[in-house]
Amino acid sequence: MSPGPSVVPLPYSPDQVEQHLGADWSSVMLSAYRWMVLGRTLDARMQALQRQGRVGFYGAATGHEAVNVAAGLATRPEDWIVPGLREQLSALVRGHSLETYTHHLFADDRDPARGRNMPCHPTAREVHYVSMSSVIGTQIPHAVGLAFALRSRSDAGVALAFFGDGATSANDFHAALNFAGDLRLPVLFCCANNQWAISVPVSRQTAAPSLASKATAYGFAGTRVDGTDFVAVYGHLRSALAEIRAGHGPFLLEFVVYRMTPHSSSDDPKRYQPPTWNDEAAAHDPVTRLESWLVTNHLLPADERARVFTEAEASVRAAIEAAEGTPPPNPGSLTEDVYSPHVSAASSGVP
Ligand SMILES: Cc1ncc(C[n+]2csc(CCOP(=O)(O)OP(=O)(O)O)c2C)c(N)n1
Ligand SMILES: [Mg+2]
Repeated sequence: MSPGPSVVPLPYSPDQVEQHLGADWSSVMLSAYRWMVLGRTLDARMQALQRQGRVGFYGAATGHEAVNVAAGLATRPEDWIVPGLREQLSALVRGHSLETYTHHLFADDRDPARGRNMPCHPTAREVHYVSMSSVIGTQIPHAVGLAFALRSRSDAGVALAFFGDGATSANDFHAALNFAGDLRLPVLFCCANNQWAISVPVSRQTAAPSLASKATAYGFAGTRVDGTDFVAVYGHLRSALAEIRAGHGPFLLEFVVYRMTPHSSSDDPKRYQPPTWNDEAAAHDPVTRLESWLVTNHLLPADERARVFTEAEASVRAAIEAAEGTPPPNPGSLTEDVYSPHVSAASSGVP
């Protein structure tokens, strides 16, 4: 992952980074880099394990790391993440343990959902991370409902609704933005525009000039952001969250990223992506862009860089070993956590 000659540099001086990120900018940048490398390492390992039949399903977020890590770092514990398909790294940054997540990926007895949810659909209540929805767009009105509940109960916090470019064509997207705009709810819409909805390019998704521009129709603002530039993503998230916390209603951020893997393990992008796609994506790789900036600005000596990679590999390996050493859920647990404790076995019909 050393910076290739064609990587597009992050266009900031350290002073400019401080303006976007605040006084602790260098620790934020280094922490972001470590998390992004962990995400990248996890994606590579899990895709290989899926091919070996050791995990059933895995959805990579390679290319989305700047967005996912910035969302984890810029939010507060009282905020909620309502994910689309690829935001699992945000849950880890917010404090969900890598081990627990890996137990979930292996659907073993220490998976909090005890094997009942599809792999790579974690839920992490302790960090306010809602289970992801594979049904495109349905999570967007859920986030709006959550924001409505937060405000009704006078709870602090913002609901962040994540979704892809493809989801902006779903009815739920429009209904959700309409309610949020009308009710001025504390919700931040985060569109991870990776330019593809499986094989449909974003150019065929809409005639609108941008996905961010769609917010205008619902009475609030939207901004398009380079989602491979960690500094821009973090800065925009921070200011949008501050506006929402100040009671100014919803906001839409469109993060333009590059999907650097097939859509899923059942997809062959060579059949529809232009031959230039991979090079263009590599030039906008969020991990190499941040790494290159840190190296150029003398914040990441070679031995520290090596240590970040070694630690990421070691923690992923340890989590996989722990999961593979854990038995599958006891079949008898199938009906546990299903019925409320005051529904008796007799009335539930469960023998
Ligand atoms: C309601 C619904 N329609 C179709 C699908 C099949 N499907 C799964 S992922 C996907 C594309 C999603 O694209 P996008 O929203 O851009 O997210 P990305 O996968 O690029 O992150 C589609 C159409 C689905 N899961 N749900
Ligand atoms: Mg997409």
